[in-house]
Parts: sequence; structure tokens; C-alpha cells
Amino acid sequence: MNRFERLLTLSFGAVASLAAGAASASEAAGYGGGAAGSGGVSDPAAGWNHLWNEVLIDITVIGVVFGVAALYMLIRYRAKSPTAVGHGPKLKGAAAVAFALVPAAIFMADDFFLSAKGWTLWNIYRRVPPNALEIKVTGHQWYYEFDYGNGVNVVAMPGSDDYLRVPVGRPIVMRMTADDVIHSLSLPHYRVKEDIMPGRMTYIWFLPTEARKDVVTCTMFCGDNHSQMWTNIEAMPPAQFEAWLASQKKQAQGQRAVENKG
Ligand SMILES: [Cu+2]
Repeated sequence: MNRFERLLTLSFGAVASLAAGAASASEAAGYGGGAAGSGGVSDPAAGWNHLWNEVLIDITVIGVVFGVAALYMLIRYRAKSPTAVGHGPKLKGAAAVAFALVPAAIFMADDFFLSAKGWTLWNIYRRVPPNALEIKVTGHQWYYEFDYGNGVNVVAMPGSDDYLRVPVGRPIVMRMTADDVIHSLSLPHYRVKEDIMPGRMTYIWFLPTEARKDVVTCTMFCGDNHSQMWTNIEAMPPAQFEAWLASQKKQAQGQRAVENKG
């Protein structure tokens, strides 16, 4: 084995062991993970964050190792005079095949590993947990309407105090449709987004794990005021949420009574 062969063997060995290390580290870190009080439901947002970090680590490790090897060879085997003619080492048949297949196998193994994780996560993301709280969503030009059932209907104009409220610790499923054009509901903090279309029902689910307030946006260009199609989402402690829901119900009942009299 000459120097060139030794160097290649060394760099591929390094990539393989680093990739294996990253894989076992991510296995140890667990995947998805349940949230406190959620009845062991996996949190898709934690899974997406986890996968995102994994992809970043993988491409960094592979990029750095191959970059350093390429840089070394670029300097080591550079032309020393303008008329110099390079001559590569002659590889035997088996070595030539190995040099082509080993790096390919390393990349493929890494790709399959990430794909398998992505597929697992996709299945979590598409399967709504049975105890989810259902909220019906209608997209309008240019606001959202959230229907909790029992007459509680929140018309969420941008910047108003009427916005999406959900309890902490329980999966929430949004069943969505639009009454005019195609919109797309996005909850950036919860890492979910789905198109909303007239004549069709789509859904997303997510799991609020802590009390906090975030933004809800429309991520499909839906007309002049598309950029104004936003509202807030507040994840509240369950008792506080129930109190809010009860007050909304009371208000809705009062309104209906007035309408019936009139
Ligand atoms: Cu929209």
C-alpha cells in the first residue's frame, strides 16, 4: 500500500466510524419522546428538531472529512512545474472496485439511516392520537376561523384578542377547509404546516408541551392581503383553557338567546 492508498483508506475509515458514532449517539438520545402529561404521545416537533440536528451533524462530519482529504491531496499532488505530467498509482482490480463502492456504501448507509428516521417521524406526524382535541379551521381571505364545537367559534382577525387557544399537554388536531382560495396553515413553533383547500378536508396535529404564545401564519400566497393573514396561538394550562372555553360558550349561548328573541 502506498501513501495515497493509505490516506484514502484512513479518510474513509474515519467517515465510517464518525457516521456510526453519530448514529449510536442519536439512538441513545431517543426519538420523538413523550411529553409530561401527554399520556406517552410522541411529540412530532421534538422529532423534527432532532432529525434536523442529525442531518446538520451528518453533512458537517462528512463534508469536513472529505474537504480535508481533498485539500491535502490538492497540495500533496500539485504540479510542481508548468510542464509536469501527473501519473496516478495503478490500482489492482479489487482495490479499484473497493475505492468506488466503499464511499458509495458509506453515503448510502447514511442516507438510508436518515430516510428510515424520516419515515418513522412521518408516520407519527400523520397518525392523530385518539385523545386529541378537535378544532375545525376555515380559511378565509384573509383570516382564520376556529370552531371548537358547542357554538364556540373564534373569528381570528389579525392582531385581535380573538385567537387560537389550546390546552397544554393534550394533542390538538385541526380539521381544515377553506371557503374561497387555497391557504396554508402554519404553526412554526410546532413545526407543522398544511394546505387548506375549498371542497377538501386536510388535517394536522401537534402537541403543546408548555404554556406559551406564538404566531399562526398563512404560508400560501392567497391574494392582496396574504401577508396580513396571521393570528396567535396560546397554549394555556388546562384549567385556564377550560375556563376560557366555558366563558366563550356562555357568550355564544347569550348571543343565540338574543337572536332567537329578535
Ligand atoms: Cu391565506
